[in-house]
Amino acid sequence: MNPIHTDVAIVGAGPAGLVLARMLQLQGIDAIVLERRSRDYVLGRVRAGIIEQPVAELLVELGVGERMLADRLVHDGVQLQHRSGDAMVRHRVDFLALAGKTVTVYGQRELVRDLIELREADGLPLRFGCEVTGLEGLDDDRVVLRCRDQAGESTISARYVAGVDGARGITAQLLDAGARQTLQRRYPAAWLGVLVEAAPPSHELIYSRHPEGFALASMRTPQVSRLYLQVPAGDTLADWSPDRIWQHLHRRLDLPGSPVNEGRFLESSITPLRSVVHRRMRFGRLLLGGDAAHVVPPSGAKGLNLAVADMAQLSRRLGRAVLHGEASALDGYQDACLRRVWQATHFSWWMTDLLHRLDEEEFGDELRSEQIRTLADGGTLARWFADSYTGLGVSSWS
Ligand code: RFL
Ligand code: PHB
Repeated sequence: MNPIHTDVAIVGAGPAGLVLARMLQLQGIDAIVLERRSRDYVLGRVRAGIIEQPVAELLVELGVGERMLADRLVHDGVQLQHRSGDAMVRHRVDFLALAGKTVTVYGQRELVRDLIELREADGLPLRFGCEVTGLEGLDDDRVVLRCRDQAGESTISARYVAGVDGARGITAQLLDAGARQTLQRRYPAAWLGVLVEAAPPSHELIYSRHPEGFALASMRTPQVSRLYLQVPAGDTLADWSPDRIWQHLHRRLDLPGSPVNEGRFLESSITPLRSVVHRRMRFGRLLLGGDAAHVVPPSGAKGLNLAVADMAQLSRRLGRAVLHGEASALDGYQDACLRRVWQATHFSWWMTDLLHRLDEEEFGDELRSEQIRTLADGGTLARWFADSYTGLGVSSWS
């Protein structure tokens, strides 16, 4: 096979890699996307559901919003539930009134499908089942990527490499841990998530703080619920029979007149809660982004949104470097991203702490209940919450 040369090799066909590929295409920059999993696997993965308003607007600007605009649910508020005295109570936070913004409910799986189908229709390079196993020459004129697929080993050379291969990818692992300047926090809890063929209990998301642990009722469509339970870190799906899952969902989420609806499980998974930030995101010609550069606990619904915001920064800077020979444009990439990374990391940490049961301390319980009441009052804290949840502005991508 002839060696392939490209301007930008993109490692990973998650939302970050696929959005970057689209942004580069619109700027007229050559790129190839390399994905170790099969096409079916990537299209089957259930993950995020909430897209911030500025990110949804960006996707429309990129020409990938058609199906999203037709099928999405727009939410202009959210429900927070907690125990007050002997009863569970629910408060609404009105995003539109407090921040003038909404969020889009549209599955990551659907967004990834839209991006893949568009790239394939445009006949642009996207290889599934192709695992990147090594990178050489990060400080030279070109980087050589070693790849492995069904046909065997091959190499690709690129002027720049986007390391957007997720939290368990290889690009960050190839670097010395010290060089990445990594900070992290692990929580003693995980999320058990189920996708259920049944209507959600409310037309809005319900985030519930309960003495037995956090629960969340989200959705994908008016007929499909996405429900989550806090479980101890280390639990596996074998520890949670369907009966036990339903008992806990009912106990933690039901209010009179608003029960969780039971239905067939379409998917189930367990995700540990953790925060990771690699404070260094650039290594010569390798630029990290998305989950490969930082992981947030899902409590704040920020991971996908942050990945897209990184890509806007990267796309504009790659444009200047590749099209105008201004390699120095990439110097500012990491600093431009890190402010937002820490804001999202803070918001996700704050949501996780507010809503989960992470210790047995009654003192902390009272403090958190008081914060939820303060949010319900609609003052400054509620405005900050609504503004942060619905999303900060995204920088220009070209
Ligand atoms: P991804 O999606 O993990 O994609 C990385 C891709 O790289 C591939 N790969 C490789 N390819 C080639 N060679 C190698 N050596 C490779 N190593 C890995 C992988 O197969 C994969 O296809 O990372 P990306 O693009 O940075 O996107 C990040 C998002 O997927 C993630 O942040 C969100 O899913 C997080 N998240 C949420 N984010 C939101 O904004 N809103 C939400 O509501 C939300 N809910 C969630 C979530 C994540 C969850 N889990 C399962 C972690 C809910 C959950 C439960
Ligand atoms: C989801 O619908 O999957 C979802 C919603 C809100 C979150 C996390 C995940 O905070």
